[in-house]
Amino acid sequence: MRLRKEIIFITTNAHKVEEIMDLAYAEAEDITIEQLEYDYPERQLDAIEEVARASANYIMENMEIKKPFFIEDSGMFIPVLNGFPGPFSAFVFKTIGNEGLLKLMGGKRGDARRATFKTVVALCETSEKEPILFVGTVEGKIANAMRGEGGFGFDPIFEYKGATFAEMSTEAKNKVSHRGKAFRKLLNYIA
Ligand code: ITT
Repeated sequence: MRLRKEIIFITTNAHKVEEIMDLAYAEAEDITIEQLEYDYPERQLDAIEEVARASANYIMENMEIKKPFFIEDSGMFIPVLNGFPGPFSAFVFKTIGNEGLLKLMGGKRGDARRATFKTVVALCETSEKEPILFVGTVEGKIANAMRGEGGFGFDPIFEYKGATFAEMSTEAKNKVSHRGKAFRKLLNYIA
């Protein structure tokens, strides 16, 4: 009999949990993911790799978590806006939101609408070890208008091969998304 591995996902974002549980259920039958809803302070740094690493170290230093855990930090990067909103994605989503981003992209055509989503997962196995990072990215473009009812955050304006992420099922998004790719790397590492 194979032992089930338990791993804790620390986040306040229920949508991320839904996507990751869905993927683990479909692709990793001997791994159980548990959510710990904890709003750790997120440092404002220039790269999301550094944000994820700093958050993981903060949790290791300030909380006593007996099982392996991971956190993740994600962002959307628009080259024509010099990578904005990138590490400021959460703040930008809360302030100007999708409508504001669509306005900023007004008049941009073709290649100028390119965008990349990126997720950095930071895994902490024991308090003696540095966090291990797993990165996933997906290339798409900013749609001309919001479309779709699913997903969360920037999903209604992020278009991948003709459909926005908000128009895709969780399963279809997971197959190609930044989060799906980063999390699959974590699963391969654990396996
Ligand atoms: P944590 O508790 O895990 O930090 P959060 O909601 O603060 O949750 P992030 O800082 O990683 O998450 O995310 C930055 C923003 O990017 C977030 O507010 C979302 O609006 C957006 N975002 C992240 N992943 C996304 C995805 O898969 N699709 C659309 N938008 C996403």
